[in-house]
Amino acid sequence: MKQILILHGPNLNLLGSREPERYGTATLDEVNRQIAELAQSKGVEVVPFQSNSEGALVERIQAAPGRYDAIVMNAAAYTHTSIAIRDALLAVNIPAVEVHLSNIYQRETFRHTSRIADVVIGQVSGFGVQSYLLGLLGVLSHLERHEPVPETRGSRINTG
Ligand code: CA2
Repeated sequence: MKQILILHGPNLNLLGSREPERYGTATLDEVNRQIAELAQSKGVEVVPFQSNSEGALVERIQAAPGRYDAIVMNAAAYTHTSIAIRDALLAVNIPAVEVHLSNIYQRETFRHTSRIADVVIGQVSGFGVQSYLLGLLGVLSHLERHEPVPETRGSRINTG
């Protein structure tokens, strides 16, 4: 079964408790539940992890090869600042999708820059909790299209 790592960056543990007009009313547990439900319906497993620490997120990314097939990440504020997270994503070479609850391009100009946008396979921004779900669907579709073709044995037709 495919394993997908879901990474939530700093302050996302506060979801549901503050700024509901911007980030919605769902708590992080509820967000994770919705992601897990979709994952189950698609026959894949998701493992969520939230941290306020850049280093902890980097360590999870570094530990991903061999354990996870893909990453869906809301790097939150680190999106706009973290060369360390960018370098970690580049180093592991696992398909990743960047997601944001809000539309970062409708907000302050410092949020218009993502340090990871060009090293992920795609970005989903502005759909609230749906951004995670769309990100998961996107990465699963990518995995299906990039599945290594199993070697065919004994099927070669000898034309003489
Ligand atoms: O829209 C997003 O998902 C963001 O990644 C959220 C980050 C922000 O820095 C990015 O520019 C866009 C902030 C996450 C903070 O989450 C909170 C949740 C509830 C209450 C306060 C903060």
